Amino acid sequence: MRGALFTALAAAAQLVAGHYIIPTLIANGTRSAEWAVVRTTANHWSNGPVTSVTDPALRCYELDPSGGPGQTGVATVVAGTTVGFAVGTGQTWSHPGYFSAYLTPASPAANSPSAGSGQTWFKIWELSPTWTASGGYVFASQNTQSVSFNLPKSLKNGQYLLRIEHIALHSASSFGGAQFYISCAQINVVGGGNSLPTSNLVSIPGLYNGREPGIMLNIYYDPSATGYKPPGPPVWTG
Ligand SMILES: *[C@@H]1O[C@H](CO)[C@@H](O)[C@H](O)[C@H]1NC(C)=O
Ligand SMILES: [Cu+2]
Repeated sequence: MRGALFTALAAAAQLVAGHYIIPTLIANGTRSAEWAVVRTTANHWSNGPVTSVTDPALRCYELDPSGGPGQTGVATVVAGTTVGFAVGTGQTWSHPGYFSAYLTPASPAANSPSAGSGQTWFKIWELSPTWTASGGYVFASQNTQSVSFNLPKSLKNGQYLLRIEHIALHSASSFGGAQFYISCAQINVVGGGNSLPTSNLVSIPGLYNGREPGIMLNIYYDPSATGYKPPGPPVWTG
């Protein structure tokens, strides 16, 4: 009995160890301190994921949606430069998955609790697994510690939330099996242009139903697979 319980606990510990947080923004080639400009997430101890696409936590996964954002700093970032996100100390993107980054203009400011509550989000970057008939899916950034991408050069100056999402797909073959790892950085964009997209704007939650072919799929075996179909809107490049 004791042996069986130990085995179960060890297995549970292993699962938790596979999870991760995303507390760090990278800007100007420098990593911010954990949670300095990224809203503290509800999983900052457990490292666990969001699994319901209708959960309000899908937006920024905040520990304290009503007051927490005001405690978090706002990073000044330059339009057109490279930004990124890193997982917690000692962690990696240990699960195979799909990455995307979204922006929403933030009113009145990036640290407002209500920022991003409308249909105002747009996708600025994604990283899909590659697929071949002979080799199946390949997840290039799995087991690394950060991802990076460019902010659109023409992006209008101002306050935004920058949201990273890693959809872990290791157990995504049934509904609700995909794991969403999410964080939002509070940013002030300078040096930009005057552009904002006027189409393909989405609400978060609201953008997924959970049955998209890029969210509910068997990455290990699917005789009908022809490639990965990214969920959500197309990328806006500015
Ligand atoms: C990045 O560089 C810009 C321009 O020098 C500066 O205004 C900004 O504060 C820097 N941001 C961070 C997060 O280091
Ligand atoms: Cu996990």
